Amino acid sequence: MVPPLITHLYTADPSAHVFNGKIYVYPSHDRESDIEFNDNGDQYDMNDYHVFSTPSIDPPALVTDHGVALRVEDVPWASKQLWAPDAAVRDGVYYLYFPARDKDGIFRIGVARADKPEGPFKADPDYIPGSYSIDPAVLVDDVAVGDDATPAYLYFGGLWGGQLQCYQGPDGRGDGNAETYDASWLGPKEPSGEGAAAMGPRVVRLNPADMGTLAEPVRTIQILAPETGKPIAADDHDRRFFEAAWMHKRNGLYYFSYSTGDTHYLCYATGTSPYGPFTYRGRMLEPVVGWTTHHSVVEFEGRWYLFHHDSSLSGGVSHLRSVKVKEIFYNAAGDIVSEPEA
Ligand code: FUB
Repeated sequence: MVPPLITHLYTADPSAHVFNGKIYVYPSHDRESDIEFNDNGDQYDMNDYHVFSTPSIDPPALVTDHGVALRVEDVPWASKQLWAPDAAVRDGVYYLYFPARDKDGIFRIGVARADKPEGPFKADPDYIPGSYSIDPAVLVDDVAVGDDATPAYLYFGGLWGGQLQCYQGPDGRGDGNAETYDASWLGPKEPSGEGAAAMGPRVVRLNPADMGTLAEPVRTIQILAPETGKPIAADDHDRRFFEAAWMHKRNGLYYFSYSTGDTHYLCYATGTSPYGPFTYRGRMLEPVVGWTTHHSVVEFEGRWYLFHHDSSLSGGVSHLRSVKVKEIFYNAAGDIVSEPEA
């Protein structure tokens, strides 16, 4: 079994980026809690973030813990549960995007800023207006939109504890915005039944002037079944989006990857636009020890790596996880494969 990358803390949900020639990892910082395990994820009661870096990944060496980068008590709008973060850089400013519950218990997405990739980060006074749910992931793209030369897209969403199912909108198709919040969907519920399409993750371009407001209405991403060309069915739990959005781009193709939650797969789908639609393409990781699975994909020195987590270091305790990394490969058709093509 691949050893954990970090062993002195429990870490999860690794978002990896190459900044200044080094790999920086932005994970959740898991901690012990006496909160009883439930399907709402209350036991995932994290209260700060650490940032890690390494100059070498093969093998991983000299992983530096840069210490606490942000604490929940320093986020004016947040009450608890600092879940899976991501980071981005633009014009020399480093941004940490993170979900937390607001003072009313509703998950929102916030941003914090720093002048170095390792922080410390200072949170904006309020969450991103119009944001909701969990698991932000940001792609800074190289295809201009108007005068925005490097548009930054925020992907987000997560079912059940992540509350995405509360934003189905008036027509029930999952294209709701923040104002359609329906608390009656809180808990382990999601659309189901004959003809029901799976809920989609969300995407929105960030305002280039501040990287902390939305430049447009939030859109729902469609993930299509290749055999029908139609959205994946709500009851197709082996392939439907649950949480843990990640976007990477290779050879001009957008790879949207995600966790299927209760079936514990990491899957990916591809498309030609950052907004989708994306066509389901396959799995990139089988179930790991523990309930959750979450990841990022990064290119470093011409090779591609999958950062992910499992609960092996804690002996299988689902909310005490550890970040791992493995190399991934692509075949000539662009499928992600675990061995290099001969
Ligand atoms: O770490 C808390 C939550 O668990 C994340 O936000 C989800 O993606 C899952 O990994």
